[in-house]
Amino acid sequence: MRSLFVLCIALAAVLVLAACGPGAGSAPTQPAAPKPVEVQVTMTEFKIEPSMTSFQVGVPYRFVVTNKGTVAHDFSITPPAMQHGGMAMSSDDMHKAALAVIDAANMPPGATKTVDVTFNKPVAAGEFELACHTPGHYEAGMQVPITVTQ
Ligand SMILES: [Cu+2]
Repeated sequence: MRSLFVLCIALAAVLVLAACGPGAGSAPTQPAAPKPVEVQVTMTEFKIEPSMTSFQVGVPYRFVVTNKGTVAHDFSITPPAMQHGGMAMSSDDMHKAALAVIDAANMPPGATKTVDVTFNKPVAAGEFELACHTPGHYEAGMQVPITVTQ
C-alpha cells in the first residue's frame, strides 16, 4: 500500500515536470540593441566636417565618413598629435591611442565607410579630435576637436 502511494507521488511529479518542460511558454525575447546615432562626416582637402562635435557617454554613435576629396583620406578619433612630443603621430602610435580608425586604404575618393563608437568616459575639450593622419593632411587642417559629456 505504501509503495503504491510513493508511485503516485512520483507519477504526479513527472506530470508536473512535463507541463513545465520544453514547449511550455516561449523563450524571453532579446531586447533590441539601441539604434546608433548617425554622425555624418565629410572629408575633403584638407578639411573634416562632422555633423556634430559634442557627444554623450554611453550613447552608441555611428560615424558615417564620406571622402568627397580627390585623394585618399583616413579617419580616426585620437588624442591631438601635438601631445606626442610635438611631432605628428606615427601610424603605430595613432592606432594604439585611437578610439576608432578607418584606414586610408579603405577610403579612396568617393568612398563612404562607417565606424561605431560608444564613449565610455567624458572627454574634455582638447583631449580627443577627429583627424586624418595621412602625411601632410593633419598639418594642413584635417583635425576637429570633440567633447564628450556625462
Ligand atoms: Cu586626409
